[in-house]
Order: sequence, then C-alpha cells, then structure tokens
Amino acid sequence: MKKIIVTGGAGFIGSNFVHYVVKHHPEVQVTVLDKLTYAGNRANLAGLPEEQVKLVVGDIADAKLVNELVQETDAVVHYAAESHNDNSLKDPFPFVQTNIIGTYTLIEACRKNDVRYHHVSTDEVYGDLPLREDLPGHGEGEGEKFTDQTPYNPSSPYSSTKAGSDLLVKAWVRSFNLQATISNCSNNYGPYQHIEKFIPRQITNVLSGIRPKLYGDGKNVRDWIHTNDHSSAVWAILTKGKIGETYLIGADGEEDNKSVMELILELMDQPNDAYDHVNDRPGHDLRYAIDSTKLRQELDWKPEFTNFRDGLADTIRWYKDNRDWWEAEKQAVEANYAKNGQ
Ligand code: NAD
Ligand code: TDX
Repeated sequence: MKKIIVTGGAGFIGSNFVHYVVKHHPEVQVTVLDKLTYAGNRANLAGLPEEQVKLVVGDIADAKLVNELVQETDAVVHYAAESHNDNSLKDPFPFVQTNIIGTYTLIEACRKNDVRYHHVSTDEVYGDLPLREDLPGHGEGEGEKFTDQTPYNPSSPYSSTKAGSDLLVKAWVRSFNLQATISNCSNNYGPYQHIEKFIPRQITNVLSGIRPKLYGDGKNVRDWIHTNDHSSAVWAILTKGKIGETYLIGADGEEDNKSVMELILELMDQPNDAYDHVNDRPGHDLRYAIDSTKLRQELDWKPEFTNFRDGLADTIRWYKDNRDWWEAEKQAVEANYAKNGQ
C-alpha cells in the first residue's frame, strides 16, 4: 500500500492517524481530504513532511473531487464525520449529509475504481448497555460487552447516521464486492481533541477558571482508549484485515464520568468536588463496553497506552502546552453549551 487517502485527517482522530503513519510508515504517501469544518484544523498537521502528506480542502460529498482523488490512490481510510452527539441533537442535518451522503459518495468512487476502503465507525451504533449496578447480582460479573454480533440500536441522530453509513458499507460489500473493512471503536482521548468533547472541555475549563460540567449524575460509563491505540488498530485492519469483516476496537478502559471528572481534578490539583452538575443529555447512553477479542486474536493487535491515569496526565500537559490551539474558541463553545443549561 503506497498511497492512501485519509478523510477527516485534519480532525482529532484522523490527524493522530496521519501522525502515526508518518512515524511508522514513511514510505506511504498520504492525501488528507478534509473540509476544515469547525472541527478540522490545519494546525493538527503542522510539522509533518510536505513530501509525504498533502492536504486537499474539500467535501467528501463532492463526487467529482472524490472520483479524481480516488483514481490516484490504493486505499481510502474514512474518518471524516460530524462527530458530536450534542450538536446532532440541535441540528441533525449536517450529520445526515456528511455521515450518510458523504460515505455513499466515497464507497461509490471506491467501487467504480476498485479501491480498498476502510470505514471508521463507533461503538455507539450498538446503542447502550445497562450499568453494572443495575444487573442481577449488582455488578458482581463483568456484564455483557459489544461484539460484532450485537444488533444495531443507535440512540442519537449522530449514532444513527453512523449506523446508516456502516449499513451502506455492508451492503456495498455484499452486492458489489466492495473491498471494505469496518471498525467500531470506543471513546478516544488524547491530543488534538476538540474542546467540545468531555475530557478536553473539563481540562480547558480548569485552565480557564471555569467550573467543569458533569451531565446528570455522572454514572454513565465510557470505555476509554488512547487515540494512538486506535491508530495502530486501524493500520492492522487496513493491512491485515479480512475483506467484509467488522472489527471492534477497545482497550478495556471502562470508567464512569464522575470518576473521570474527579481524576482530572486531582491531576490538576483541584478539590475533587470543584465541578457543577448540569442538565443531562436527552437520550444519554448509559454504558459502552467493547469486547475486542476478535481483533486481538485474528490480527494480533494489542493496546500500548493502557494506563489511563498516565494517558490523562499527558493529555492535560498537551492542553497546558498548547493554549494557542484552543483558547480562541473557548468562549464560543461554552456560550453554546450555556444555551442548553450545560
Ligand atoms: P472530529 O470532529 O474531531 O473530526 C472530523 C473531521 O472531519 C474534521 O477535520 C472535519 O473538518 C472533517 N469533516 C467533517 N465533515 C466533512 C466533510 N463533509 N468533508 C470532508 N471533511 C469533513 O472527529 P473525531 O472525533 O476525530 O472522529 C473521527 C471519526 O472517528 C468519526 O468518523 C467518528 O465517528 C469516529 N469515532 C470517533 C470516536 C471518538 O471518541 N471521538 C470514537 C469512535 C469512532
Ligand atoms: O461537558 C460534558 N459533560 C459530560 O458529563 C460533556 C461534553 C460530556 N459529558 C458526558 C457525556 C458522555 O457520557 O461525558 C461522556 C462523553 O461525552 P462526549 O465526549 O460528548 O462523547 P460521547 O457522546 O460518549 O461520544 C464520543 O465517543 C464515541 C465521540 O464524541 C463520538 O464521536 C464517538 O463516536
């Protein structure tokens, strides 16, 4: 694989993947296709070698542009999306347009040009799991986890458009023999994550003298993975995955939101109750948990960044060291949340 297109490569996880490819596979040419929405940032690619990484600013739903680019590549790794649940509750249309029509445009181009396609998706397509404390035996056991056999049951406009895009890919594999794989990953954290998201929002709140904000009672559980581990998993699937298969990516990182909040406060030398409870998210998924046995056993992958405390401390340091990257946007992001009492 000599040339790849990375859609959404100027966003959080896509740009971390581009950094991963530059570091580990200097022989691979990368074309980033990114619309540079509010979530995309050229600065995420700063310092990468120009002879290896090229940025094309454009829309994945632009069929002419996509066709031209796809003709010149060996593979498409598709990260671009509208990605934030809270935004999807306010205005779902861009989610339908980018996540569904955008994916359709890419897979049609890959089908016509017989190009390998990897589809990056989320565990949220499976809906949510009960909290362990609500299970018989009060959480004595592990509780069930998502596998690639779990039925789709998305809750939000965001996750339903991701589910719709996954189903398009599955149908294109079966009906047109599209050379595709799919991955569904759990919650990522790390550098370059937009400050609308939970962890960077709270870190930058503390750094700005604003009280952090916890939705509802904070019992909701997310399964955290460092974004570098997501990148190594996607690379393994792209190069060794079986066509037509779905792989779930996770690093056994379940934490409830209240615990994550308290850990951020501890690592930033704040009292552990120095936060506000704010309005809950409508339809808020309770718990996500990934069973990644298939990926580990079949593709010999394992996560490296499994110490959440250390990973979070590194992430806090990154936001402290890169104030220029987020500070200009902070006020507007918080004003937007305040409209919903969040
Ligand atoms: P992000 O919002 O940080 O970045 C999205 C990127 O896509 C931005 O650079 C944006 O400019 C670009 N983009 C948006 N619409 C576009 C369009 N129409 N054409 C071209 N580019 C467009 O998102 P993220 O958190 O990095 O997520 C990346 C992918 O990973 C998404 O597909 C998301 O569903 C998936 N995912 C995210 C997580 C997570 O924890 N954040 C977990 C699992 C899967
Ligand atoms: O201020 C907040 N306070 C709070 O308690 C915010 C922004 C969030 N939360 C809660 C809601 C969630 O339970 O924290 C948890 C994480 O919230 P988000 O960062 O918005 O992530 P989530 O909704 O879980 O979705 C993320 O993981 C799956 C990504 O944004 C998706 O793109 C990905 O598919």
